[in-house]
Amino acid sequence: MITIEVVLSPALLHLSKVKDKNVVVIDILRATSTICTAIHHGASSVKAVGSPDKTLALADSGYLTAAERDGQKLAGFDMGNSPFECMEGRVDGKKIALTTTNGTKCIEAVANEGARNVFSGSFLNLNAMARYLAQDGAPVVMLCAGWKDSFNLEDTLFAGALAQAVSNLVNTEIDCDAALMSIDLYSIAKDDMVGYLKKSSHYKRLSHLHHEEDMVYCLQHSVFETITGLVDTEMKKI
Ligand code: 3SL
Repeated sequence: MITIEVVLSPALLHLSKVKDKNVVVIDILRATSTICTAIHHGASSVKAVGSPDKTLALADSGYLTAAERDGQKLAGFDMGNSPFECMEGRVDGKKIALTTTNGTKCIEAVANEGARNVFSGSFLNLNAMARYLAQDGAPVVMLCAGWKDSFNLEDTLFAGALAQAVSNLVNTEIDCDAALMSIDLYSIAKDDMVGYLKKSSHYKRLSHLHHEEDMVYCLQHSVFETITGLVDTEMKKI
């Protein structure tokens, strides 16, 4: 029996325990989808970094530098936070240092808390992630990055989708209202996630910045199998 808990915002993380659990960090639009994409496309690692300054400093150690704040690429960095910047051989064999508004902060927040594993969540590899969690059997905590400590719809939708997929494979115990709500939300939106999310704050924010193509890409279900998780201090292929 696997227990599944959903944390709807990093501001609520102090109420949960992650020690010895499988933690899935979720920033669907776009950080954790971009990290999964980079690793799938051959990046050797992605390091989540707290600040632009610390990220830039890693260029001297051979990292590609990537930075986003409020949806926009920061000047002076090799990349922003678009999954399309990680394709067509651009990151193959490279290590990347990435800082983003919410997603990388969440990875940092759980990296040293004794979790059994810390995974990067994405719709892109959802079925593979569900199989991994089901076979492993450890309790699962899904941490939604949200937006600046507020709840958001897209991360919650993914939490529901993954909780449902794990529940379809093994017996689960879901004694967490946030997880139950996430599953219900996903059942409402699953047939047209792009259409459902058009009313959401971050969809509108990224639309204004002309990132529609990124969002459509990030909302694709199970298009690759590569699983990405922390190995020591960096996200790598598991
Ligand atoms: O907040 C984050 O970590 C980013 O994913 C936000 S954005 O999609 O790049 O705007």
